Amino acid sequence: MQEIIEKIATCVEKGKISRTCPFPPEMAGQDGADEIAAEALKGGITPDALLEGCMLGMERIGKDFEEERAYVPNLVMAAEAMTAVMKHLKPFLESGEVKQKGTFVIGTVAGDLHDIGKNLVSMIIEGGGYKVVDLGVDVATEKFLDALKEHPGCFIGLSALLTTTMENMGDSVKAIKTASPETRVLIGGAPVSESFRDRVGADFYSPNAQHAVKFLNEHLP
Ligand code: B1M
Repeated sequence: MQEIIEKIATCVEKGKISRTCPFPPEMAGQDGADEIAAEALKGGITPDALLEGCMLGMERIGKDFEEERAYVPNLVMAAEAMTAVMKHLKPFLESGEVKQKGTFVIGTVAGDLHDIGKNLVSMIIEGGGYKVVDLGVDVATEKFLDALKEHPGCFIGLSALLTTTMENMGDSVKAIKTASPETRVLIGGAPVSESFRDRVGADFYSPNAQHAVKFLNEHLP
């Protein structure tokens, strides 16, 4: 299992999406994240192990970027490779529940284009039995407010990956809470913390998707 985790981590770190993908040149002709994930799941590897590999790869490329050994195109390729793995995980995360428990509206806040964490949270919450309305990335506060009108009684989730967009997250939370104090608002993303949650008045900070589902289940109207 450790070997598969390492292979996935390498594909994500290097941005090796699939066998036919010519990037990176030193891995040309080799299996990529797509083939390795498909084979591993057939062989009985758990979705959690594949996610562990993805996170490890992202951590490494993030560090390389920070230390100027990698650049934005490398981040883009890493994101594509992780997305290729997530495509295979989706069926494993489906709950099979017929009746949906509630609606969860999610988006990455204004100015922020990172969507992998948001997509993962969406997938796991959908798998937990909720209808997910995904507003996408760079979501202006008004769009969250429109969704609130369209889906009364929904939970709202906001994701932010940049320290520079956290303040936009705060503005969105405050506007949502002003318009509808009873709406439960969840926030998450690498720079977000419990003290930030407290400062902006969100109901819950979740460091990952699993905690978010637990919160929703405990706070169903
Ligand atoms: Co960017 N980026 N990026 N990036 N990027 C980071 C975030 C960074 C930490 C890299 C670094 O310097 N080490 C850094 C931010 C520094 C900071 O603000 N302190 C950074 C930067 C600087 C930038 C740019 C400014 C670079 C530039 O242009 N010079 C630029 C900004 C663009 C913009 O948004 N306006 C930029 C661009 C990009 C890409 C577009 C190229 C690409 C994203 C592609 C995509 O998302 N489709 C990208 C990537 C891939 C990263 C890293 C490498 C990986 C992010 C990721 O997907 N992680 C990242 C470094 C890193 O994280 N190690 C980095 C995997 C994902 C599953 O984790 O999103 O944390 P995460 O989600 C987790 C939890 O946080 C949580 O659950 C998830 C699962 O556990 N969670 C929630 C997330 N949302 C939640 C919501 C919830 C609950 C939990 O409830 C609602």
